[in-house]
Amino acid sequence: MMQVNPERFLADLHRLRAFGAAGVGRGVVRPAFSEADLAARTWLAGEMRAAGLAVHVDPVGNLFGLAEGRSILLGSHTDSQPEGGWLDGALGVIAALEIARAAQDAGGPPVSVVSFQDEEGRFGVTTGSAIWAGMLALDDADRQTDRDGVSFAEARAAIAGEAGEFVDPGQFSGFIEMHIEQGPWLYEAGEAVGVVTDIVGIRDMRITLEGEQNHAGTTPMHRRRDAFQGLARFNALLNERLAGVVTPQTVWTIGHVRLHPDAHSIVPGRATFSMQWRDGDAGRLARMEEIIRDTAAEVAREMGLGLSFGDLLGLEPMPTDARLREALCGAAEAVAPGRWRQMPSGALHDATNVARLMPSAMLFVPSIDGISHAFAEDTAEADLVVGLEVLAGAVARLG
Ligand code: HGY
Ligand code: MN
Ligand code: MN
Repeated sequence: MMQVNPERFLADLHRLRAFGAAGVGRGVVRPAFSEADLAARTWLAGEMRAAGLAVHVDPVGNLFGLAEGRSILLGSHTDSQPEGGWLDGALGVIAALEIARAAQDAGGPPVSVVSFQDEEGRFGVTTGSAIWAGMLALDDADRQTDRDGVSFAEARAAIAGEAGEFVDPGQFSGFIEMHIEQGPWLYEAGEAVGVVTDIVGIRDMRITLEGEQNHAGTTPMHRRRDAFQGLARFNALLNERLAGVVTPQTVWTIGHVRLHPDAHSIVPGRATFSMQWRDGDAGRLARMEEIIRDTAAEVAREMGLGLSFGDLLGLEPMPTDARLREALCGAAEAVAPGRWRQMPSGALHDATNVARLMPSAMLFVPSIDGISHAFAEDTAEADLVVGLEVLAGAVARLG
C-alpha cells in the first residue's frame, strides 16, 4: 500500500519556493529560463534522481523524471508568472515527486514526474507542453518573444548542453495534474477538492496602435494622433460590443500595455498591448476574435492610427478523460467524503496539451480568497495534504 509523507511533501514545497522567493507572504518570481527557474530545475532534477527516476530534459526544457517501463505521468510546471505565488504549478510537480517516491517505496505502480517549461507563457501560452504535444511547431515557438523582445530560441539556448530528444509519450498510460483552483468556488463552499470536468479554451495576441509621437505641451488636442487614446477608446467600445456575445463565464483581459516612449511629456506614438480572451466554447472564441479585430480596425480608422496584430495563439477547450476522472472522484469521496465537487477549470493548464497525447485529468485544491497570479496566493497546508492523498488514491486505484 502506497504511503505518502505529508511532512516531506510540504518541506519540498517550501524548499522550491526558496528559488525566486519574493514579495510578501509566499510570493515567487520565477519566470521560465530566469536564473531562479534554472536553479529550481537543477534542484528538482536532483530530487528526481534521488527518488530513483531517470532525469531527462527535452529540447525546450521540459524536465522529466522517468520511471522504468510503462508508467502514469504526474506533474505540472515550476515556472511562475512575473509575479506569482508558491503553489501555481509547483504544487502539482512536488505532489508528483512525493507520489513517485511513495510508489517506489511500495514497489509500484510506476509513476513518472514532469515539470513542463514556460506554462505561464513568458513566450506564448503553455509553451513547453504545447510543443511536446505537437500543438505548436518548434520553429514558430522559437520566433515568439517575451515582452522585452527576447526570443524563445535565445532563452532555451541556456539548456542546450543538457537537452536530449523529446520524450516518447507512448510510455505513459495517462497524465494527472494536481493544481490550486485559482478561483473562489471551493474556498467559498468550504470544500476540499475539485475534480476537473473540462478546461476552457484561450486566445491571446498582441495588438499595436501607431500614432504620432509629439510634444505634450505644444501639440493641440485636435492635432494629436495619440496611441493611448486609441487604446482607451478600443477598450471602452470592445466592452460594449462583447456584451451581446459573452456568458458570465467568459473573460477577457488587457494585462500588458507598453506605451512608446512611455514618458510624462510625450504624446505616445505607439501603444502595444496584450489582448486575451477565454471561454469554454470554440465558436464563441471565434466570434469574439471577429469583434476584437473589427473594433480595433474601426478605432484605427476613426482616429487616424496605424494598426497591426501579432500572431494569434490559442488552445481549444478540452474535456478531461472519463476513466481518470472516475478514479479521482472515487479517491476524493474516500479521502474527503461530501467535501468535493466536479467543476470546470477557468485557468489554463498543461493538461490541455497533454490530452492530445494520452488520457488526461486534473484535480484542484482551494485557493484562499480565490487569489492567484499574485504574491498573496495561498492554500491551507491541510488542504494541500488532502489533495496529495486524493491524487495518491487515484493513482493506486488506476494501478
Ligand atoms: O494563465 C493561465 O491560466 C495559466 O495559469 N498559465
Ligand atoms: Mn499553473
Ligand atoms: Mn498560472
